[in-house]
Amino acid sequence: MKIKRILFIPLLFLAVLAGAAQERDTLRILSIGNSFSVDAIEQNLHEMAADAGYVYIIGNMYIGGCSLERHANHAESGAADYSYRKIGTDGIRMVREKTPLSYALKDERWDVVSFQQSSPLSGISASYEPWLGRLVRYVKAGVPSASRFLFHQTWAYAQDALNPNYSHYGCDQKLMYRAIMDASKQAVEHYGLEVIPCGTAIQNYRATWYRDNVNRDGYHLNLTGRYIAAATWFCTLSGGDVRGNAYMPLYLTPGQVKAAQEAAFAAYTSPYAVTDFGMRSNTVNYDEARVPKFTLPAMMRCGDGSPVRNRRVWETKRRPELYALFEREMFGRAPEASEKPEAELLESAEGVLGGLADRKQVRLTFRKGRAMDLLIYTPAGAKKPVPAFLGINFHGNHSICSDEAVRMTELDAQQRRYGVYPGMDRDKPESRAARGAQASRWPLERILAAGYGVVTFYRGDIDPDFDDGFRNGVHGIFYKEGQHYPEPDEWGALAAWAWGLSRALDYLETDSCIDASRVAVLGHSRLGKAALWAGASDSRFALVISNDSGCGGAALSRRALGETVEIINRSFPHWFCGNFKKYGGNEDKLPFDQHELLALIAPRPLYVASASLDRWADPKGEFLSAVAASEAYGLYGFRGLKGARMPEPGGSLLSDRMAYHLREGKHDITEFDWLHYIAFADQFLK
Ligand code: GTR
Repeated sequence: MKIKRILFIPLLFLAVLAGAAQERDTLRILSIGNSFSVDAIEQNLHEMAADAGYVYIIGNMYIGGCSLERHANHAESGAADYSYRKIGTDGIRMVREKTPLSYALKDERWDVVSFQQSSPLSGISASYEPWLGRLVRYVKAGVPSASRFLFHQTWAYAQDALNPNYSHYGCDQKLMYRAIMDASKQAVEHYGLEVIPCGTAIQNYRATWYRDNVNRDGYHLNLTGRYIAAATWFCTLSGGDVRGNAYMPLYLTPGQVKAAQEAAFAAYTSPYAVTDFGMRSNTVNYDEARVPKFTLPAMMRCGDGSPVRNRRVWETKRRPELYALFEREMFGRAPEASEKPEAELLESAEGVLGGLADRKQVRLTFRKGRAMDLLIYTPAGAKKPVPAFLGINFHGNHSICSDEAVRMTELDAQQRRYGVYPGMDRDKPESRAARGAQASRWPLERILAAGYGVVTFYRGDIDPDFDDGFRNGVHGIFYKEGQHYPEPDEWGALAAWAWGLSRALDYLETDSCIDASRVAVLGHSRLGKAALWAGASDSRFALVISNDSGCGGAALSRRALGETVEIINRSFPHWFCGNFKKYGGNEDKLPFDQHELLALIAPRPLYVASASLDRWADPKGEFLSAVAASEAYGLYGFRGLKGARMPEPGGSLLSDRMAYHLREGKHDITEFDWLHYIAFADQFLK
């Protein structure tokens, strides 16, 4: 008995000490907010704190769009209108619907409580009162444990936001930002609150070379924005520095994380003004002398170090190994090819295009009603199945020629508005997508006269080309139960487009007009990247053509000339899979380079083309990549472009199974390009 007591007392003492340590490092935070607090604190913050050795319990009293007025009224009336969300010590979020504020106030011994205005009113000082005062009073009386009261300063909308409330600020981001600064400063000073300067952190980030890319719908935050906001909360809550915090969310590059942490910390030190912390310009290198020294990964050596001496080792070991790496680290895994869409003939006609062609328009409908429309031209009256070129179009089927009978493709909303992607062609969004506007890229008469069919579909049918968190494309129809976002090794937009190309080929296998065993897949630029991946992942494509595909396509990443992995991940976060983000500014760590992507196509005929003025796509990097890929062709006894010298502008190289040309001119696909492709295809598909 005595012994027991002796043991028990120190144990109890230790337990109390441990409890105290846990208490000290645990911070209980309650936000009285709306969707903007969801953006700011329901992701990243708990993890960021954990990395710094803190445990945060995070409560969020959420009502969509809730203003201070509504919060104050709800507080006083006891309305059970909130969705009460709480992230516990384990990082798991629980949700309790129909909850009154009084419940949440009592649910934990909160250390910190935050308030915020709804975003439309955030810069209108008069809208704060008397509500903020009443709310603060109510909360202070109800939460005796809290010693810190914060004001969550929200952010201005994206400059091009389409939000009716934006007109309060003349649809001008800077005006909105200034207004939020004035109103938040006044509120903070009046009530002795601490500010969480998310508005400024977001604005700081927008002033970097990453620009205004923090929103997902013009006002809510995208993954980057949410990270910035959480980092700002972290600085305020911990009274410290988030820079160097090692928690790294998916889908952000190391460069973005650095800019986000700097932006948050700068806002913490200067909450009401934008700070320049030296990331405003990004220098693109076009200077050959400044290309980093690099060694290409050894293509003919397996992961275990054994050499690839012959075709058998290549096909059974090295190629699958490389393919898996590209799939996991760059493009992402697409769903199994078991999808059997329904094919519906929408329209067909003979002797069109001045008697040159027969036309067919076919709709493929996938699960959940998602559909893609194929436009198919074949040489008029062809007696036998013909070989064909299959490629995705940028701006809708109707844009590739002036044939009035081609159905107007319904463009996705973003493209209707901006043309190609946000930031381009704002004044003339329709012009690129007008009927026939892209005809110069599809010289149908030439192609048909040469005896080939042409098959195309619109990229947005498979996945609209902008970063919306993969909600609007084909990705969503394959999510597993409860899944809302592709896993880090699952497909981005490029892999989805490549998948679409394969589904088009599935259809062509059933269409007697086209010989599916003689289909060349091609694409320009981003669609050239997709064509290369389609060629790599689907060996049914008999020939592959990359037109100015550049970074992420044919060009070697390690040269980092023109567009780089960092830049492409920033500008087009949706193109590649999540894992690819970690190679931004980190090309040396890539377990492959793009010559190995080209090599995956061997021994099938491959054409890589560049344009002399297309420095952004690094023509030399595309050429060197094709030369390096020739080793794989060598295993089959083909010379490829081994030992070739880069041609002068206007010159072309046509070798054993591989071809390259450097067209004179800018980034585009022209008749010059097509004439070469046709001549190349004539060798293999006729
Ligand atoms: C550019 C992008 C390139 C290329 C191009 C295009 O802005 O940086 O990688 O794909 O767009 O598709 O036209």
